[in-house]
Amino acid sequence: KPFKRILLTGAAGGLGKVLRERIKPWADVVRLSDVADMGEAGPGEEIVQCDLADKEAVLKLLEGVDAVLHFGGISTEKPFEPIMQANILGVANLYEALHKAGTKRVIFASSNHAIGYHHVNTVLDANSPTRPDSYYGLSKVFGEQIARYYFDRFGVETVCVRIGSSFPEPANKRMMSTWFSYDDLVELLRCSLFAPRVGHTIVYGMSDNDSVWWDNRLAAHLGYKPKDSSAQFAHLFPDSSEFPAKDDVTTIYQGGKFLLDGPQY
Ligand code: NAI
Ligand code: 15L
Repeated sequence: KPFKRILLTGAAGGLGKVLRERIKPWADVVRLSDVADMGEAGPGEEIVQCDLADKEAVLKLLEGVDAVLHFGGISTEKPFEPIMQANILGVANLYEALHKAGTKRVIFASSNHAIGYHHVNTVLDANSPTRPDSYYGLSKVFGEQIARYYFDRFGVETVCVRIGSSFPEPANKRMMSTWFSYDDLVELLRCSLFAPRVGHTIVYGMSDNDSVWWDNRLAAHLGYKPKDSSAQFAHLFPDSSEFPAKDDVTTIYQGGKFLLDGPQY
């Protein structure tokens, strides 16, 4: 198999459970990690339960790891303190540990909330300024930037995937633009792991949806070609009211509902 050992963090989470099944062909061993219970290790699996904020544990976690899929951490808005522990200290521990372990490539589950304060009529690419919409979004900006620093300083390559909405199907009209099918997610991860050189790449994690806010041409070197489209779910949202609605911030800004959470420092 192409890799000896891949580490998947966040393995007990929504996407982690999907990926656990799908990434097996890529490595002899998949090391699964989360702070939550992950059940028993299956064939070709190793299980390491630990908190990303625990530096010593993370140093051990990275031993012998060739590539990392970093999906662990808090995935919605929370007060700063827990975000800081899991997502900021957590990603800093991860990069220091993977550098020490000689890991060469990382795929970081960033988020559209790193750019959530852009208007839905603005088309963004990898060079657009970040505009976080939450402490959560800020922590993703930190993750993208520590990835850049470790690339510039040490040559550790990272693909930062600004995931839109990766769920079985879109849950509202906004997600018609941001939807990212599980099959397309797996395909983008495959492209990101196997592309010969990725440096520090930012790519938007979305399917081939009809109405999109993001342009991935600057990430063309990954060779990612989405196969799914949210169009198949258009019948779920027949409401033809104006979008964005002038008086509803959840439709005006790309971050959607995250715009309703005030800072809860
Ligand atoms: P999730 O919340 O279901 O999974 C995250 C996992 O991380 C959980 O199992 C949790 O126990 C673990 N975790 C939290 N704090 C931890 C810590 N301190 N140490 C170790 N593990 C910890 O979220 P989901 O949907 O699976 O997302 C996975 C990743 O993708 C997250 O980083 C999220 O921010 C990102 N993402 C997901 C999107 C989606 O549409 N599902 C959209 C954008 C980003
Ligand atoms: C995210 O970053 C969250 O992890 C996920 O739960 C969704 O809210 C998603 O963004 C989204 O914007 O739809």
